[in-house]
Amino acid sequence: MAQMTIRAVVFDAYGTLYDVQSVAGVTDQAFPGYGEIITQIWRLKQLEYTWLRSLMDRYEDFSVITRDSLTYTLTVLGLKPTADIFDRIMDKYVHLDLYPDAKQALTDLKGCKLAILSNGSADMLNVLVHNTGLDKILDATISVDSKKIFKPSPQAYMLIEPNLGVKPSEVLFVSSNSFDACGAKAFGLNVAWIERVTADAMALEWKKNDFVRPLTMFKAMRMQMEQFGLDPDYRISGLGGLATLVRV
Ligand code: 2OP
Repeated sequence: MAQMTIRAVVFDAYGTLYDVQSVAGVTDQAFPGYGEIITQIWRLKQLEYTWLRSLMDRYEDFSVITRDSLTYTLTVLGLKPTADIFDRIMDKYVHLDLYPDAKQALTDLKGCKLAILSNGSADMLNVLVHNTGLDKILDATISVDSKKIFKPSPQAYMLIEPNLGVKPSEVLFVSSNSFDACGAKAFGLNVAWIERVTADAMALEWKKNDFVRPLTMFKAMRMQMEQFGLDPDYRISGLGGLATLVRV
């Protein structure tokens, strides 16, 4: 991409700074042997519910969606949690693991405004950001909740400019969720897609196993670039590559 002046770097939260796969420990502890399948169905359904509720004009915030999609998941698997176990699984959403390269990448970007723009509700995000120490690094944590619609609606990305005072042409939006990268591109932001699973690695994974693991299916459904003709400006393998792009 030609020279660009980037004044703000805005991150997606779940899947980009925070590893949604890190719920697998608690889901497997709750239901031994089911950790992987719970983790994948839960995340697939959670995102699906954001799109379906947006289309139905039946918005509920992301904490409700996260609960409902967990209920869906456990129900289809025939698992019956006690209220205590259900709450313990849910609690992991405010204690998700940061990707190992997240904190250093944010530190390296000092000089730019730094923010999260997420589907998460303000309550969920603020607790998560505080629990993981990012409140000391970020200038803003922006929730789509004020718009009552989820990404990839343009209304969600529209929240960046009034919150940060930075024009879309001077924002680098960072997401590993391909639907989100496309949504941000369609809106007119500069976009870096974190390609954690390359097409080659994906192809290899199909060959490696004689049965399809739920995680492999998830990688195919959510971690490959979409075919919308909305390619990101950058594809990088991890958050560590951002400082070079922005040249802070
Ligand atoms: C987020 O908005 C898309 O779940 C992702 O954080």
